[in-house]
Amino acid sequence: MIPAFFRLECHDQLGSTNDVAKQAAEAGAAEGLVVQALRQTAGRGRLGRSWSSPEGNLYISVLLRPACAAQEAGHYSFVAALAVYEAIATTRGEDGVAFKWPNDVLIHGKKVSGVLIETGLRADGSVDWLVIGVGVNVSAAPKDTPYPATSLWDEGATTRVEAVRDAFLSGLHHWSQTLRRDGFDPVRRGWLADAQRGPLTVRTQDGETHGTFAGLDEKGGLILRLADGGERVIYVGDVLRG
Ligand code: BT5
Repeated sequence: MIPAFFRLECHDQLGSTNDVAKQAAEAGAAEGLVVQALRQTAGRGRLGRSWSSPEGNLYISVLLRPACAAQEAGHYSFVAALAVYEAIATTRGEDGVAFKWPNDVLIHGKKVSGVLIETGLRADGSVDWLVIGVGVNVSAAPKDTPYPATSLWDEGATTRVEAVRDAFLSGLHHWSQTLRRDGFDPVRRGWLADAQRGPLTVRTQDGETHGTFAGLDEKGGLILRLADGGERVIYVGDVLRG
């Protein structure tokens, strides 16, 4: 069952569910709109990358209008990752499931899900709308990605897209309410409990940084312990290797 807060709009095919949700947001749609497509022809990842979107997987975008500042919007990527984790735990079981900073979900070290958050801001810098775009590989994963990918079916589940979607929306409702009510701390703790740890190589604008996972700061930045004993906090980047 989908929580009553959401209104689901399901399309056979779209360019990108995020684009349709963003257009609705700009046109004044109320929060709770959910746009799903059975396949996408122009699925997007972060930083202009593309998202492989054949039929058989979950592609969904959720419109929220939280009363928060632009800097807090990134908290929702952790909320979304927690909701994906719960959807996988419910439909497949949680064996081997982990979070990869900032917002990927892995099974046995391979990417099964990604999150793309986009926002529209008011003149005063507060958030007008926030779209949470989520892809979960249910039955198919691309073979040619730099970071290995997997699907729920590859990982032993026989679950259907609708079951993953409904469990995801329940989890999203729960964790976004938690964030609004209690702030980022419980979300951060939930994410940290299952985060990919150990040595990490992270690519940022200034090149590659090697370090050991040392936590998540209050803004959602990745804290890395460096070989010289210092720490670096990274806000935008990609973990290349665990
Ligand atoms: C993400 O970006 O992981 C965010 C993906 C968000 C997709 C959803 S689907 C519904 C909504 N509508 C959209 O148009 N987008 C959202 P990023 O961290 O930049 O990862 C992208 C990279 O992952 C690509 O460059 C590929 O290397 C790899 N990749 C592409 N498709 C993949 C897939 N299906 N599974 C695993 N990895 C994939």
